[in-house]
Amino acid sequence: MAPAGGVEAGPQRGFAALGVGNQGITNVGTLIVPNGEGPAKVEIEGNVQQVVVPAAAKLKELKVLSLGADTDLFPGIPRQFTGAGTIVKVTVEKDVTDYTFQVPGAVDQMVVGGSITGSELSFARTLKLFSVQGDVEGSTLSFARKVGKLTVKGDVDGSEILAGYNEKQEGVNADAQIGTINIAGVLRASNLVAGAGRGADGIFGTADDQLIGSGRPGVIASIARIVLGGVEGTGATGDGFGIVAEEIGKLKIGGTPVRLAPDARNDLTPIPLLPDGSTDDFYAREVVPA
Ligand SMILES: [Ca+2]
Ligand SMILES: [Ca+2]
Repeated sequence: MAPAGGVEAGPQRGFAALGVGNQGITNVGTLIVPNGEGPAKVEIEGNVQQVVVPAAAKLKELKVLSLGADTDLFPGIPRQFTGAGTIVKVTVEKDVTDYTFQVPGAVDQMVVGGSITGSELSFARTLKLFSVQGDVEGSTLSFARKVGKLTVKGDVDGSEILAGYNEKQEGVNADAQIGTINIAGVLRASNLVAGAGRGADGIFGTADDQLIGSGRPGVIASIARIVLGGVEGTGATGDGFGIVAEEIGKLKIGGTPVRLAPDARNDLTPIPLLPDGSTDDFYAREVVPA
């Protein structure tokens, strides 16, 4: 189905891409990365709606202006990034909007120049870096294995950052780890988790949270260092939010360190990050195996 405006060849030789000119840039409905080594870097100066990465694809960098831009340029084409191939670095210059990003293959680094909104991003392999210049809003970031460094320059609002979880947001790995989380803005009504389950109450940061039921003994599901500009709950009753792992190394909020006992599995009484007894429930807690 050709979009209005006519079909153009993809901007890169060897790429099956359906493009339509718009304001001097080329937007792409479906970008299919070719198999094999291909060019080292592919750059799309427009918005991309769907990306398919075949298992045999191996690309050093994919750079696009945005993924799933607000304007629905290509009706009927899903706003999704799928495939089992390798892309060493994914760069999105602007925003990721209402998007599903599922990569069973390897992505070492993902860098977003704008904000991530209303999206679900999941990574099956270890990431070195996940970086967002803007905000993360109403989104889920799930990492099945490890993340070296996760940085958000803006706020994280109404979102989940879950290490040890798959694309269905099921807990799958009790050995998941995040090295550093740095959120310059406010962590608002959101969860930061490594290898922990939310328990029967469905809320992270409470006494029934447990380690996900799998994993090698001796491997600790940890978040080594967390630096947050601030923390806010919702003020509503019946909800709650948490920073939860088998071990939370260092935690600093608004420049003030939160006191945690050294080592894993010992901060089992939820530590209030906001005035205790208020409805702005936000706690840090470590977990033990079920
Ligand atoms: Ca709970
Ligand atoms: Ca501890």
